[in-house]
Amino acid sequence: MTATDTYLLLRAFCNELARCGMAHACTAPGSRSTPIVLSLVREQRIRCWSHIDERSAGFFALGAAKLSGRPVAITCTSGTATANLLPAVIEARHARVPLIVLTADRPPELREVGAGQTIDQLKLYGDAVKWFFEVALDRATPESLRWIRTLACRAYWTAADGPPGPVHLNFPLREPLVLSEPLPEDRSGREDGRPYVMFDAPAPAAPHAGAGGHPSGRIVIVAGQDRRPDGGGQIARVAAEAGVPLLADPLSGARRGPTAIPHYDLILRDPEFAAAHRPEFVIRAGDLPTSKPLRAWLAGLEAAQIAFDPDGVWHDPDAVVGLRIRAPLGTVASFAGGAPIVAADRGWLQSWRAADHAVAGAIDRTLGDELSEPRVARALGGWLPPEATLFVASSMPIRDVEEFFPARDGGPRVLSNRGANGIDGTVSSAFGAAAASSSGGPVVLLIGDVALAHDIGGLLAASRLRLPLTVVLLNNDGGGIFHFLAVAGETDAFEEHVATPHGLDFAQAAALYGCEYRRPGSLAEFRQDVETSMAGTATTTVIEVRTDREENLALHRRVAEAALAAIV
Ligand SMILES: Cc1ncc(C[n+]2csc(CCOP(=O)(O)OP(=O)(O)O)c2C)c(N)n1
Ligand SMILES: [Mg+2]
Repeated sequence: MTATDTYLLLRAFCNELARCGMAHACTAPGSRSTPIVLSLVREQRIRCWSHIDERSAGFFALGAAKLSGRPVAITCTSGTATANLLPAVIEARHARVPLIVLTADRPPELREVGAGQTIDQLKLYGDAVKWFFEVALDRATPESLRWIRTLACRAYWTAADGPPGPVHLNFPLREPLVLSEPLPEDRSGREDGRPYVMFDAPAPAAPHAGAGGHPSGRIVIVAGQDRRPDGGGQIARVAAEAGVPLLADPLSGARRGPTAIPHYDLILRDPEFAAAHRPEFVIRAGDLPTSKPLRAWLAGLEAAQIAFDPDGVWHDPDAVVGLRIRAPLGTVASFAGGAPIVAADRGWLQSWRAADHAVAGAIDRTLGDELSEPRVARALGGWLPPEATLFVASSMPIRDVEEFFPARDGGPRVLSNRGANGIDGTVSSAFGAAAASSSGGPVVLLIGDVALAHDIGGLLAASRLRLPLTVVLLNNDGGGIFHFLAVAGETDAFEEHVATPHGLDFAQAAALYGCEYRRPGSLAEFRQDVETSMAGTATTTVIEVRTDREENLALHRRVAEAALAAIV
C-alpha cells in the first residue's frame, strides 16, 4: 500500500460523499489526518471550514448540519483531538443531527507500543454514534474503490436516515502521509454523477391514529422541537383547521396561526386555570417543550395522550403517552376511519385565547420598554424577519424565548442545542448555522455570559472564516438561571461555585477575536444595533445587554404575578 493508494481511495470516498449531497465539512490541523484533510479540501463540492479547536469544529459541524438538515463531516488527527469531538457527538445523537466523524489513527502496529499521540479510538464515542467502522485502507483496485464508494454512501445515509445522528469512521493511516507523484484518474464513480448507492426510505402512507381513540372534545396540541423546517407550519395548519388550542414551543416552528397559545408557560402556573382546563385528549408533536408548568400539567392529566414524531422516538419522561405514531403530525390527514379531529365547541378555544390575551397584556405592561432579558427575547420574537435564524443558548435564553416569544406568522426559524441541553459549543454551533446559511438569511445568537465564556474560542470563526453573526449577549455576570432554584439559598457556596461570576470584559474579547462590539442603552438602540449587524455580510458583532441576576429574578416574578392577576 502506497500513499497513492491511500489518496485514491480517500478521493473516491470524498467524491462519493459529495455525490450523496454533502456540502460542508470541518477540519482541524494535525499530521496523521493529512490525507483525509487534503482529500476533503480537494473535493470541489464540499466547502471545508478550518478550525483550531476540535471541540469548536464538532459544534460548528453540528450547527451546519442542523440548519441544512444534511450530514456534515468533521475530521481531526489522532489522540486527544478525537476526544474533543465527544460533546458534539453526544448532542448530535440526542438532537438527531447527522454528522460523519472521520478520525485519523495510527495503524495497528503503532498501537499500544508507546507511539506518540496514540490512544484507543475504537468505538471511542460508544453508543452515542449510530455506527462505528474501522476503515482499513489497502491497495486501490477497481474492487476496493467500489467498496469505499459504497462505504461513503453507507456512512452518509446512515447519518441522514431517521432518526438522523452521528456515525464514526476511524482511519488507520501509514506514512508517507503526502503524495510523491500525481494522482491518476479514477473512473470508478457512476457515470451520470449519481451516488454509487442511492437510499430511499419511502414515507409511510398517511397514517391513521385510530388505536388511541378518536380525538374529540377538549383537545390540545402540544408541539416541541422539530428538526424539519416545514414541520411547524403543517402543525399550525392542523390546529387551525380543527380549531384546537396549540401550545407550541418556538423550537417547533409552530407558534403561529389563529389557535396559537404562546403564553402557556405563564397561563398554566395558575392552578385554577390549569385544573379547569384539563383536556380530554392531548396530541403531542416532536420533542417535549422545556416549560416546567407545561410538563407538570401534562404529567398529571388523565386524558388520552398520543405522540407524533417523524422518527417515533420514545420521549415521555412521565410515561403518560398511550400511542406513538411514527409520522410528523402535519402528514396525518385524518384520524380513525378517515374522520377529522373534532374539537369541542368554540368556548374551549375561546377561553384559552382569552387567558393568553390577558397574559400578553400583563407581560407588556410589566416589561415596558426597559432593556431586560425577557424584553430582549420578546423583541427578537416580534421583529426578526422570517429569513433570519435565531440560535438560542441553553439556560435562561431558551426559557425566556419559550415564555415570551409572541405567536407570529413569518417569524424567524429558531434553533437550539436541546438534545442534551449543554451550554457548551453554542457559539460554534451558531457559526456553523451561519456557514450553512451563507446564501440565506442572517443568523442571530442569543446567549448568556457563562455560555459565551465557555465557547469564547468559537468567536475565532468571525475573522478566520469571515462569517457574519449577530451575537446578542445577555450579560448578568454568572448563571442567572440558578437564582430560580433552591440552591440559591445555600449562601456559603452559591456565588462562587454555582453562579460563578467572572467579571469578564467582553468588549476586549470582541476586540481579540476581530468582532464589532456594541452596548445599546435602550430598546430602540438595541433594535438598531441588531438590524445594522444583520445587514453586514462579513462581520460579526457582539451586542451586549448588561443585566442583574437578582433584578432578573424579581422581574420574572413580577411578570408571573401580573399574569396570574390578569387571568380571570
Ligand atoms: C456543558 C454544560 N456545563 C454546565 C451546565 C449547567 N448549566 C446550566 S445553565 C448554566 C449557567 C449558564 O449561564 P449563562 O450562560 O450566563 O446564562 P444565564 O443563566 O445567566 O441566563 C450552567 C453552568 C450545562 N448545561 N452544560
Ligand atoms: Mg448569565
